[in-house]
Amino acid sequence: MAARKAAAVFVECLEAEGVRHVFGIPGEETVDLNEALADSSIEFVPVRHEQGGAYMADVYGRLTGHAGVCLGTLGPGAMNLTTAVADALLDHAPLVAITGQGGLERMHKESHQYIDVLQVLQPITKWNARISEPGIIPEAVRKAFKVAQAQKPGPTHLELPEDVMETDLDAAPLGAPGRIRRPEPSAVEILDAAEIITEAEHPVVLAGHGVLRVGAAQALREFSRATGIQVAETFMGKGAMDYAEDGWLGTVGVQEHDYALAGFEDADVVITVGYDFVEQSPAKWNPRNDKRIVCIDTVSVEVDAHFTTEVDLIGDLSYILGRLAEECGGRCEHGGSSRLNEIVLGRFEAAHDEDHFPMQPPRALWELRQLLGRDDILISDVGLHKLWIARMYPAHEPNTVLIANGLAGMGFALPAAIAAKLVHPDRRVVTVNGDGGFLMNMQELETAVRLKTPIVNVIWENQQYGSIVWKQDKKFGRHFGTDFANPDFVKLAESFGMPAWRCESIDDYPERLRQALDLDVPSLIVLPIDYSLDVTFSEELGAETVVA
Ligand SMILES: Cc1ncc(C[n+]2csc(CCOP(=O)(O)OP(=O)(O)O)c2C)c(N)n1
Repeated sequence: MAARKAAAVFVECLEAEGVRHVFGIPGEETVDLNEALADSSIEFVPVRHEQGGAYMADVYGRLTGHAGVCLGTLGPGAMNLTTAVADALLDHAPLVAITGQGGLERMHKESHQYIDVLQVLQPITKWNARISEPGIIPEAVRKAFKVAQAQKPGPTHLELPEDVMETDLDAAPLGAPGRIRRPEPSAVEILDAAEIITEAEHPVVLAGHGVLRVGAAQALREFSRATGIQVAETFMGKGAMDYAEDGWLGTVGVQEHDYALAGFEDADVVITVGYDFVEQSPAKWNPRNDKRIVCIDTVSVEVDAHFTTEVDLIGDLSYILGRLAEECGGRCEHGGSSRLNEIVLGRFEAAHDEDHFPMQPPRALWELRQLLGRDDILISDVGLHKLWIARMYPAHEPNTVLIANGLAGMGFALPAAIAAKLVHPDRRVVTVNGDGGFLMNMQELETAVRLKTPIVNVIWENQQYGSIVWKQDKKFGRHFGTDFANPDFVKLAESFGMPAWRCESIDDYPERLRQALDLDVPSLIVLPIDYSLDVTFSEELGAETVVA
């Protein structure tokens, strides 16, 4: 094969990995790379802040299982990637971050825009490396994708010094990546677990994001039907079960008391499936450390004093759940309590009769649920609205409610929605944001308009960092440093060239939503919100909130 620039070979390697989009901002040090991208099958998506591009790559990876790719230049561009790269780490999304760099000859000394990006990104990636010489490109790219996509997925990073990328190279991508076959636990381990489960008097399942990551929701539903054992979900596990099914105990984790209301207090055996501690510590549902735990996951899990497992079933989740259904079906007692669901869904269903304006969260979510189909996607930003969505918005299918609950960084929703719409152009995508978080990445409205991604952005406006106000008021009886003024969001959105409305009455909201969902361009709706209704509905659900 003829020698090409190393940058061209690098892009061929990306193509060989199946990359379809690179989200980012070029720099002077990445011009060879961008030139090669221009001649490739890959769409380079210019964004307006590297954080936005990295969130797009993060959610692209989260929804497809194939690493999303983001690009920043050296120094400032690379620094701007960090928050969303950290999000991909804690939320286990496969992502490959690419950063430019100055030439190798100036990395040992103070020089323009030089930051040791490898060291900065090292603790927030699963693996990273500098392309220190062109010949390693095929291996380094293969490794970046392989490590990012391996369980549990996460971000990797490659640094491209400009002098290396402009040299000539005669090389080709490594052969197509082989399929990863997940291991199966031994028959003895399956039978041990089956014995614990069939001996249990009140078994329950706690399902996490891992179920969605490996497409095991169907197997989980079949396990629940075969055994009668009911399932509670974490925020990021939403949709593992269809809420309309009998086996669903609800979404737990807004407050400690959720677990008691879902039947965990009385449970003698807890079966965790794809459960990541980053979302919620096991101490919250196993405070006395007296549960027998069967852990089902793709890799050996983290250690925690409140997570002493009796059997770890490590491997392919669908296979394991299928085998357990065979061994345990028809021989299990039923645990779990419908109390949490009765209260939360009862409140949700009653919301359509509420006529407060500014609107209260249950009605705002109820209207949305009526208008979105079972496969349409709701993306939450981070704040009090996230707790309401986690608590109350019922999901039918996996990956239809996206919540960033690992790093939980504000500003996630808008770039996430752009990526979700690129992955699923046939589904409707709505974001719900606080007025604080929305301004953190609102520059990506321009990207959405340019790409013509018809996403609907709803801002719950209260001129406050709501969840911090709430926490301060509870703890100190007052709040401080949390109030602000907003721009006119409607004019702001219109200046980006997109339709926008402010709801002035209770009936405005469903009408505007309907109108926005029918458009083929992005839009924005401002909904004045009244957060005086406590997300814990104190009397019924009680106790303190544990997740912010
Ligand atoms: C980038 C980032 N900065 C700060 C925080 C801490 N934080 C969590 S929620 C929140 C307030 C969110 O306010 P807003 O976006 O208006 O949403 P609301 O709570 O009012 O629904 C803050 C400051 C965070 N999670 N992420």
